[in-house]
Amino acid sequence: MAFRAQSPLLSALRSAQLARASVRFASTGAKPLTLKERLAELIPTEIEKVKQIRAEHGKKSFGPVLVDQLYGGMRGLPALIWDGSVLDAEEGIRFRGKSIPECQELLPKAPGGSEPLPEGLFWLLLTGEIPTQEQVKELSREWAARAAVPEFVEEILDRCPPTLHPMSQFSLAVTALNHDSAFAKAYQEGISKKDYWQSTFEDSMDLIAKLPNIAGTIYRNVFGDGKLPPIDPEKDYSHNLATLLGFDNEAFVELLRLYITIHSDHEGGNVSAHTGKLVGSALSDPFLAFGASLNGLAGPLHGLANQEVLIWLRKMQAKIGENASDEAVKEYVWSTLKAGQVVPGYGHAVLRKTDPRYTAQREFALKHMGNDPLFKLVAQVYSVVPDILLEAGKAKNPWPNVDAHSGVLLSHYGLTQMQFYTVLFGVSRAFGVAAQLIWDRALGAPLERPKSYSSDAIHKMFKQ
Ligand code: CMX
Repeated sequence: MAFRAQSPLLSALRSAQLARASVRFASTGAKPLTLKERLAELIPTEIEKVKQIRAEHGKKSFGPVLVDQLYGGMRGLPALIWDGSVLDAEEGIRFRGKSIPECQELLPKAPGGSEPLPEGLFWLLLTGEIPTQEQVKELSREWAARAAVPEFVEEILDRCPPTLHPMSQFSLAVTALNHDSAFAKAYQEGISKKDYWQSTFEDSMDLIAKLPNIAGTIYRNVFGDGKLPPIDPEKDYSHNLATLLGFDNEAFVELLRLYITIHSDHEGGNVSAHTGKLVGSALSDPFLAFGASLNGLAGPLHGLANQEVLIWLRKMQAKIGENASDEAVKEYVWSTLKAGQVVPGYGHAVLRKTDPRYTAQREFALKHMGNDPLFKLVAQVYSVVPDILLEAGKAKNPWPNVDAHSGVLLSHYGLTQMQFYTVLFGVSRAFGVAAQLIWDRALGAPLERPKSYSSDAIHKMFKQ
């Protein structure tokens, strides 16, 4: 068969494959590549790929934009590019093409552990590749080395009243880290656009590395004695986070590894991921961008739902007692709906099936805490709520999302302070937002500026 000329897009994709193969080659040498070195190898090929896609398909349409989408929170509007994770309405999230069970199987684990290390997930989000055990170990060490928080940020947290919500404290501290931003400094010094990604990478690594100390300080200031133990440079990220929160149970550490992995990213359009991308597009540094993400995550329709679920379950228990019948639970769910409130932890803007992040947590619970009364209630709620939401007829998705299950797992191990739950979601979401910011700066993503219309303009546009 004669050789056919390859389209420029095909040859760009082929070079991407070759670049991917080179990681294995490089990794067999004496010293494996660091994450930054590997990224530096991948970026030119990706830039070329995007150029080719735009040259070949740039003027093609995705279909019509409906007026309903302008009024309806832009549901389903194709508007963003992010390769790190993609959300399918029926199947749920895939990180660089890998489902949650595949990540659980393929990503490196701690010795004796069975849940994926979030270090590996970050590597996967950034490169599309599964790192070696040695590479994740290096990443754990690097984050431990960068973990210290500036004294003035600690002071800001120490001065917060314990009544200030942990998410507000979290956002304040993250925003204040911008004081030492490598990107902001390099920008002031006039770096070239093509180098933006490098200082964004440094800031992103610092951001992720410092979050356990920030979360630990908030937790201990609000709920404990304010004293933090040191980070252990030989332990992984989740182990150090657990220690800083005051937990030494290995099963809790395993839970954090799974928790961070599954909460890290949920494609580009959700409020926290999109906010980070949007703010980053103004070339605000990763601390400013992620601080903004956290403020979005702190809303009850997004990340705060994990707090709301536990509050709702506790109120239900107080009202109908423990070991209540299905009938009593159903009645309580109906009373929530009739009061004009949402059932927290249920429904989703994209998903139309049970969230696989819910399923992964349910499997963890079945393995580690099958007899926990609160887990049994969560399972009972799962057996009654979808039918009720279907019967009520409003929610497009009657199935549980990630937040319906996370609180009960944390509470089982003694982390019972639900106002803190969204902080752990925030620590996890930094992985996805940071990965996205690095790639946006590497690919030269422009300032975001969609067009808004007035209702009068819409009216005039379609008047017969
Ligand atoms: N309980 C009661 N009503 C619900 C509902 C729920 N769990 N989920 C959706 N609805 C209602 C909506 O409030 C909306 O009512 P109105 O028409 O009166 O405004 C109607 O059903 C249609 O909404 P939808 O198209 O199905 O859902 P949206 O895409 O607008 O919203 C979400 C998605 C997640 C905000 C919504 O399902 C919800 O409020 N769920 C409860 C809060 C929650 O669990 N949030 C966490 C989501 C995951 C995360 O981001 O962490």
